[in-house]
Amino acid sequence: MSIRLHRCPIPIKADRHPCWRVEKALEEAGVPYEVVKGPVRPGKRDELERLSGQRKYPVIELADGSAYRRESKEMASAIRAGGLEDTLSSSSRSGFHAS
Ligand SMILES: N[C@@H](CCC(=O)N[C@@H](CS)C(=O)NCC(=O)O)C(=O)O
Repeated sequence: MSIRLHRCPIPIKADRHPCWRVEKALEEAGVPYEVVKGPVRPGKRDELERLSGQRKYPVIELADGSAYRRESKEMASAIRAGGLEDTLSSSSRSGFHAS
């Protein structure tokens, strides 16, 4: 199974947009991924909270079912650094301290 990018449904392709920033990094790094678009309203993001412990996008669901959420700039850097599965240890994935 490829990784899943849980993101908002707003189709803005601007570098300042957090979801697009991470999606663009996945594209440019050639990482296979599936997009899961969720609700615009944070109040409707119960599934996202179950997955990641918080209600902001983007969130990456890794092949083992764990969730990776950091500030989108940090996520994009990690992706560009060379592949999520290889670069992220389970300890670096735990916790959801992005706002
Ligand atoms: N600073 C955060 C911002 C994340 C963010 O605002 N994401 C949007 C979707 S693109 C969101 O979930 N907004 C809902 C909210 O702020 O409650 C980041 O860069 O990751």
